[in-house]
Amino acid sequence: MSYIDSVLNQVAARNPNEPEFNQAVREVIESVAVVIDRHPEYRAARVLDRMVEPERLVQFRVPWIDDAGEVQVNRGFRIEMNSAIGPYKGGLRFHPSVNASILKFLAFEQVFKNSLTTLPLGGGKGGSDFDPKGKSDAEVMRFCQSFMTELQRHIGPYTDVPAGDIGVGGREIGFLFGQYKRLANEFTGTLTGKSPGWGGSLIRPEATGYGAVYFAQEMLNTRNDGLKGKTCLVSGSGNVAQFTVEKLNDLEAKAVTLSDSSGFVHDPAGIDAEKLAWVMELKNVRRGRIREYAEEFPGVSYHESDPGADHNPLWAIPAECAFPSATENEVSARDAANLLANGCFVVSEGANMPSVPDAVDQFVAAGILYGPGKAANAGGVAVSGLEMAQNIGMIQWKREVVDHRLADIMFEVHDACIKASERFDAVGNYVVGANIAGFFKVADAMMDQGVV
Ligand code: NDP
Ligand code: 2IT
Repeated sequence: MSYIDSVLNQVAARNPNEPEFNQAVREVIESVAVVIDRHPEYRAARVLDRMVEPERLVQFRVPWIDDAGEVQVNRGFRIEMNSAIGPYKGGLRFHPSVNASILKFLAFEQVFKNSLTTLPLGGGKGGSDFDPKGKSDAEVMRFCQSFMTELQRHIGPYTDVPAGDIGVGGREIGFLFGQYKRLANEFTGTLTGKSPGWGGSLIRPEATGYGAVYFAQEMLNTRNDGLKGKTCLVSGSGNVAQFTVEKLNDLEAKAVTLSDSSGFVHDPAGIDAEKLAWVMELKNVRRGRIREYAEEFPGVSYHESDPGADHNPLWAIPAECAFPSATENEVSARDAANLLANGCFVVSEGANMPSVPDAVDQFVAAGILYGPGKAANAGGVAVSGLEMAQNIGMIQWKREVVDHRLADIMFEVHDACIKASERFDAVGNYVVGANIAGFFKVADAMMDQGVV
């Protein structure tokens, strides 16, 4: 049996019933097999065997009291995956589907993504199966306070710095930070995604969506093409999707879809700035459903999602570009075939691992411009890193400064992918490029630091 297969078998045996974690590990390990062949020293030091094992996995009870006075109990987690190149860094997800498999896959992806950002950030992820949907602000606050009462033992500005992810936005970060500050008795940058009025970086809310569009632009540049005039499919309607649409509008592309877990809207006229402002109010203030968009604007169709289906008709709409920005495994094999059949040749993933492995294989085989999440959505955590730098320096940079640094980092991420793909005979394959480029920095740091 090959060394790579033995590592994969070991991961499968040690992490049964964790399909997402096994999926994420398999993709990276298959990409770096060629590196291990050329560098037996990594194998001798069991670098891969160590990378697939979280440095620490914390799981805890989160009890809280709802508005009716009933006791509720949720599960909290923090996965501290790898600290070879910096403090653990990664978001918190609050969603009923959250479990160890999902958070371990996200933490594993985060290690390589953070390495690609050029910043000194290790990888982690956390969250809870708490569902913020339908909860009052007071309930969300009590939950966040209980969650942080335990989490604060494990985090710190130079130890582990959480941020947002699905279900964790500005409101949740505010409540989490308030409780952290109270318990730790210190005002530090232990969380990112804070409000700019009290330590947050400008452009952090925008960063993931903007970055995914900058990455698409970099990929198109390699073919002397650009986003202007291109029709774009965007899924999700949360943080990443909203700012993807905003940047697409800035660059004169046309975004025609948005979705949530209930369904999607198709607006052939394009989601312009005015409609996007309405979506932001709907989603971030009223916390409504995307279906309402079709009721508000003429010429828009709404399509209810069918959880049992093997495809989502959103991805069958003719378009040149796709920005999956909702969640993992949302682009099925059939969706990928539909995208390709209808002329899509740019896929830039705002979400983490949104394409199933078969879909990824189809994109790569077709030779389209396919930017995997760990490269394309690295802008969010990159600006989190810039927020940490600003907090440590007790300074706040201007919007333009942060946006410029974000664009520069996305250029560097893209360049690193291209160079690694060339070095390992996979020219233009951003999957191989991102995995290998991300791997080297972490692997070399682990070699330098001994067996820890
Ligand atoms: P939000 O909570 O702001 O928005 C999530 C959106 O995706 C909502 O529209 C939500 O719909 C939809 N969604 C969530 N789960 C599902 C599901 N199981 N099926 C269908 N739709 C779903 O999260 P973000 O925008 O922050 O995150 C979106 C993606 O981007 C995630 O994969 C996240 O890991 C990734 N990401 C986020 C970063 C960030 O900075 N926030 C950075 C890098 C990646 P509904 O309201 O119905 O649940
Ligand atoms: O998946 C991700 O990169 C994030 N959710 C952002 C992490 C961060 O620390 O900003």
